[in-house]
Amino acid sequence: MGRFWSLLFLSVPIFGVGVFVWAPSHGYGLPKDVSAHGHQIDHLWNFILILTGLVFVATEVVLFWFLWRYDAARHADPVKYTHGSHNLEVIWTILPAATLLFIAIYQMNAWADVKIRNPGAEGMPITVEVTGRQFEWRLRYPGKDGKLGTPDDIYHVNDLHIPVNEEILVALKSADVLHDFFLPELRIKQDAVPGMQIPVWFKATETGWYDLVCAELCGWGHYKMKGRLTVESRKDYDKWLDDMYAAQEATK
Ligand SMILES: [Cu+2]
Repeated sequence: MGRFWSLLFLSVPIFGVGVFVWAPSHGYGLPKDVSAHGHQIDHLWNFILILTGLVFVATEVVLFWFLWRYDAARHADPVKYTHGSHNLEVIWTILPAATLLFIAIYQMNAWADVKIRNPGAEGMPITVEVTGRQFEWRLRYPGKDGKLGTPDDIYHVNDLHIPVNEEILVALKSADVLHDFFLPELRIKQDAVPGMQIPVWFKATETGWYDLVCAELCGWGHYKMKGRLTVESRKDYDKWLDDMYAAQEATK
């Protein structure tokens, strides 16, 4: 019976690795990346996935081997206790610490590109202000004068439009609780925090319709807090803005 359990434990890494190999080709992997910086995020994601995957498989195989080798039914010798190994303790403390330190340094440039090198600090105007609210995304575009907070601002909900191949600067806010502005295809995920205006920047490289969802459990209606991102040519984008403005100004 003991050997049955050891085989059961061995099935965990086999199924685990099998699912990871099978999933991406069946639409369960990362969605298609349509952003300028996404390859950096995907590279780190895959790198960490492989690293943790190797540790997972090694741990499971060792677990299996001990279960198999020391099956009580075939191994009648009594257990011997030891006080552990100082050398082993040092090795399995230093190895993970060094690995974590390596990842921390290795990812610094990607982190800086996505979270620190804010183009707004160099004077880039805000493309759109996005405010998370239970349970929708409120959008405010600056209008023709390029400034937010003026009479020609354009208001919209859940339907975010941006031009393709241009740097976009979003001012992210929350009107109530924590939300999370998540554009999976653009590898953008940023918490919206009440009382803060957080800059988010990215560049979309392909036109199309993509998801805009909330990735922070923010209340009973969290599931329906989904919007849509439309990436379009500069011409279509300008026309959309003009149409929105005209509709907003119409008196009837
Ligand atoms: Cu939310």
